[in-house]
Amino acid sequence: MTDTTDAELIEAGRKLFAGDWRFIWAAPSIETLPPMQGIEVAFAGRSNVGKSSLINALTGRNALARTSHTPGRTQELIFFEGPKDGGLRLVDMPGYGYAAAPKTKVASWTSLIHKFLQGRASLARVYVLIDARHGLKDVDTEILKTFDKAAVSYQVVLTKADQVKKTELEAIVAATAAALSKHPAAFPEVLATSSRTGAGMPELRAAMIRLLRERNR
Ligand SMILES: Nc1nc2c(ncn2[C@@H]2O[C@H](COP(=O)(O)OP(=O)(O)OP(=O)(O)O)[C@@H](O)[C@H]2O)c(=O)[nH]1
Ligand SMILES: [Mg+2]
Repeated sequence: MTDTTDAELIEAGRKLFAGDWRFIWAAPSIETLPPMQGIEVAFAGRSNVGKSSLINALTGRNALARTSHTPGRTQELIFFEGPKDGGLRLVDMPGYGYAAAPKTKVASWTSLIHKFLQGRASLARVYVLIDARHGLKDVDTEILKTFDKAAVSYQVVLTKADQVKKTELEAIVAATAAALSKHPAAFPEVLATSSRTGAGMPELRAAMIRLLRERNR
């Protein structure tokens, strides 16, 4: 891709996310999902990795999605919708791998996440968030494997990049990309982001514009 296309995608992304974003729906179960419309992208990842914070940073809103220091904040599938002509929805997902939650609750979240990811035609991509300080853990690799099996297209996004040194970040990006080469449904490029500094947000927004254009072609 040329620099001018990149710049154009970044500008289109900026515009789309500068528009009006709002909460539209919370689904505690697979039976209560909103009717499919437009294109959806979902944010998955371990509890406390920064899914809700990333949605706030993308949309430039402090409290669109609820965040917390305590893991397990998001317990439903939360849908946000952008400008009407944009045709994009963001889905905030409950975190996985939250050890302190009651077992029955973990089982019901896991089942909700899996059913949603496997049966949603409007879902164009899952962004799998990984903490830049820790990299891929076993629980992440397990989730990636289930996405591969279900042929759910996903891309890894590192979060909290502000917490690691530049050289460490480069190393973790390279190690993660190398691990992803074994996963058939993974998008090869790894994005590094920080909701705190805004790093990586223009690139992530541009990636969603590219996705919208591919899907609407
Ligand atoms: N330093 C730093 N902290 C972050 C960043 N993103 C999120 N956090 C912090 O990480 C904690 C968890 O953030 P959330 O956005 O609530 O995480 P989540 O993945 O939605 O968590 P659950 O809904 O519980 O699964 C909060 O204390 C955030 O302030 C970041 O880019 N940098
Ligand atoms: Mg959350």
